[in-house]
Formats: sequence, C-alpha cells, structure tokens
Amino acid sequence: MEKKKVLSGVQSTGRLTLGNYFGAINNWVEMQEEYDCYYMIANLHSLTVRNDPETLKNNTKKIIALYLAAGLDPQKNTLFIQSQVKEHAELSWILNCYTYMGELSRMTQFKDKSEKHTDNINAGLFTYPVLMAADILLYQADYVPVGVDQMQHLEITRDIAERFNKLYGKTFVIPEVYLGKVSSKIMGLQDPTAKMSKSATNLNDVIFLEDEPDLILKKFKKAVTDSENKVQYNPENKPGVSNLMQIYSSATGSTLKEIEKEFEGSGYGDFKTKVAEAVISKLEPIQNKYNDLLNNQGYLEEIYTRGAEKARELASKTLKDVKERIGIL
Ligand code: ATP
Ligand code: LTN
Repeated sequence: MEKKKVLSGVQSTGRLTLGNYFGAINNWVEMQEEYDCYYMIANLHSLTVRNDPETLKNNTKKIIALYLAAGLDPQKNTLFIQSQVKEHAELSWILNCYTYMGELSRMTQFKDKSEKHTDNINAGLFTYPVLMAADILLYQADYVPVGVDQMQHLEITRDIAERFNKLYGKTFVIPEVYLGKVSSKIMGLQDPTAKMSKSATNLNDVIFLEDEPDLILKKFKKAVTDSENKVQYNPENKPGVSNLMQIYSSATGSTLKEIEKEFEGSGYGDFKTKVAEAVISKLEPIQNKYNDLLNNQGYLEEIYTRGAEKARELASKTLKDVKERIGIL
C-alpha cells in the first residue's frame, strides 16, 4: 500500500528554539519510517518580516543542517527549500482567489504579528495562510505535523481545499493536523503564559538550539516558577513549573506523572538543574552534528537541490491538474 504523505516546514527567520524542536522537528523524525515525508524551509514566508539578505540565506541553510542533525534521513525524506519549487508561489496566487478577506482577518497570527510590526503590515502577512495552504495541498499531504499555534492555519487550509473540491471535483486531499504527544506548545521561561518564540525580546525567555550548555543552565535557573516549591502539573495555576515539566518530559520521555514522582519532596532549584541537564544532553549530539554539517556546504547544497527536484515532480502534477480544472492555459 502507498504510504500516507506528510508535509511540514519552518520559517527561516531568526534562530530556531527549543519550541521549534520539541513542537515540530522532533516529531518529524518519528514519522520518517511510516510516512512519505516532505519537509521544507519556508523562506518565502520569511519575507513577511524584514530580513537582512545575507542572514536570510544563511538561516535557510542552517535549517537544512538542523533537519539533518536532528535525525531526518535525506534518503527517506524529501528536504527542500520552498522558493526552489516555483509551484508554491503559483498555486498560492490561484488559491488567493478562492480565499475570503473575512476568513483571513480572523487569523490570530495575523493579528499578533500586525500588532508587533505596526510599521510593516504588508499584504503578505495577511495572505500568509494561503501560501501555507499551497505548500500543503501541492503534495496531497494527509498529515501536517505542527505545533498548536498553527492549528488555525490548518483549518483554513482544509476550508480552501474543500471549497475548491466542491467547485471542481476532488482535486486535493483534505489534510489533518498531527500534534506531537506532549510538547505541542512550549511556553516562554520568563512568561510561561505565552509560547516560546524566536522573536522574543527577552532572551532569557527562550532556549535557542545553538545555545551553549552554560547558557542553557543559566536560563533554566532563572525560569519563572511560583512560591509553592512543589513539582506538580497544573498549567492553569502553575504555568512555569508545568512548562518545565513538559520540557523535561520531551527531553527524557518520562510522563508527567512519573516526573511528579521523581521530584516528590525536592525543591525547584534541584528540579531546574535536572531539566537543564536533560535538555543539554538531548541537544549536545545534535549541536555537534550541526556544526560539522555547516562546515560542509557542498553536501548541504546537494541535499536541497535533490530535494527540490523530487518535490517538483509531485508539485507540478498537482498544479497541472488545478490549472486544467479552472481553465488556465
Ligand atoms: P515566531 O515565534 O517568530 O512566530 P515560529 O517559531 O512560531 O515563529 P516557525 O519557525 O515557522 O515559526 O514554526 C515552526 C514550527 O515550530 C511550527 O510547527 C510551530 O508550530 C512550531 N513551534 C514554534 N514555536 C513553538 C512552541 N513554542 N511550542 C511548540 N511548537 C512551536
Ligand atoms: N507557518 C508555519 C510554517 C509553515 C508551514 C507550512 C508549516 C509554512 N508552510 C506548511 C506546515 C506546513 C509556522 O510554523 N509558522
């Protein structure tokens, strides 16, 4: 039987965080045996905020290196850069004409980002979910592994696909969101009520995947908790500790119940050190491999060039079908 298809991606804006890793990339690694996976770097999506061109180029390559370092096998997965498969931009235009202003203006990411970048509320920021829908629908993806913050974008993708299918007959597979077991949302260390975000202004709020062990330990030591000194999962009343438990669970594989047991009677100081140590040992091999890969740019280029060729085979087929159905010569 043909394997089910999976597509996902991360933007190449800024440095990747522990949230990106536990919320997205780590789950992808688990899917590579069972599914036919396409993982891209959403560099066109990155243009919705201002970037320095050289930095954007470097970030794009860094993410490919990180995909490989995290354990994505280039033989088993198609790893590619969004801009190198022209069909994304082309389908995105077409789908724009099947998407309503009303539904786009309900997107919380658009509202958040336009509040953050008041000097640059560009049209791309508004139509961002349509490009994301094109990314997914081009590959007829059955599953899309993302963090919970992207669920709304998945919903609109499904709505667009269903609308199109109703008008022209079954063209697109209707994709489903695929959430990881625990860490579909890692919160900030300083503000555990908001997601850990690479664009955070307080650097102590975020663990970057490139952070050195000493810095990781320091950031965890400073993490906001509460005055109870009791390691117990209760996201509503104890958001800081609950978030640290989630992180520990992702790093070690222990369940939340097991963690409560493990730290029964011990204070937050000890717990925070253990969380930091678990994260450091999870990241260390990845960081080593990542640094090696960055020194081998030729290899990276080979991977993403081959990936784009493979991705184009499927993307061009879908786009051709779409054009025929709507009467575009
Ligand atoms: P920003 O924080 O600037 O909005 P982002 O990190 O959310 O950016 P992407 O890099 O495109 O944006 O996200 C890539 C993937 O990482 C998505 O699947 C997203 O859901 C996931 N992700 C990002 N932050 C977190 C988090 N704190 N917890 C869980 N998953 C996350
Ligand atoms: N918007 C996503 C990144 C992204 C994506 C995609 C995720 C762009 N295209 C297609 C899954 C499928 C985000 O995580 N911020």
